[in-house]
Amino acid sequence: MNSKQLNEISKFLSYVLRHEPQSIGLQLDTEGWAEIECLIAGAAKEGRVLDRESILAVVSSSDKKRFAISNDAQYIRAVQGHSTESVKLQHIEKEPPEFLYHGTATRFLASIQQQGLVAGSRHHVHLSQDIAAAVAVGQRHGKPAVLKIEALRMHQQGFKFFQAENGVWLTKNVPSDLITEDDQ
Ligand code: HQG
Repeated sequence: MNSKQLNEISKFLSYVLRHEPQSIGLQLDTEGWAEIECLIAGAAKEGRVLDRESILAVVSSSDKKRFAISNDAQYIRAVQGHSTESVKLQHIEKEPPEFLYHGTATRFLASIQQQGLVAGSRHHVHLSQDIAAAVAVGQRHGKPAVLKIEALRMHQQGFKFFQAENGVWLTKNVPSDLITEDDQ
């Protein structure tokens, strides 16, 4: 399979495992797990030919380790990024490092300055430990801007932080007074 095909399947998996499982009649449990056989059958009903081998190829080649396979190899889930209400993933709560970064687009800066960072349709605001990852995330939305978050201070003020299996840091929202624009 070439990288374009892998990428296309990865986008489909993100869509059904994070956002719209019902679009192919798929059930996720509260930890986000879906039965791989049901995923294949649901996709087939929508005319999409998927097999276990290509799903496993996408999981193992994912640059950001977006998906996980259960120990018994029967289930798959997205490790973060959900918006579907059916999933309430119990991420591991952790003390964050002193600073974390968030990539956004310059056109959102005024609003972020007003409201702080909000999760929007997802369950969490996504933060990264390194600036390069934040730049790449920001680029998806337009001209990138990187925000530096005083994560440890937030934590000391009682905000909870979680780390997903793939290293992405998550929190519910970030108040604007603990955000500065990083000039990279
Ligand atoms: C912005 C990718 C205006 C926020 C990445 C972002 C990530 C505000 C956008 C993951 C705002 C939401 C998530 C406010 C936040 N006013 N705009 N008050 N607060 N925003 O896609 O963080 O490749 O939901 O800055 O690596 O871009 O999919 O979140 O620009 O980890 O695996 O609202 O998606 O991972 O956009 O990306 P998104 P995100 P995957």
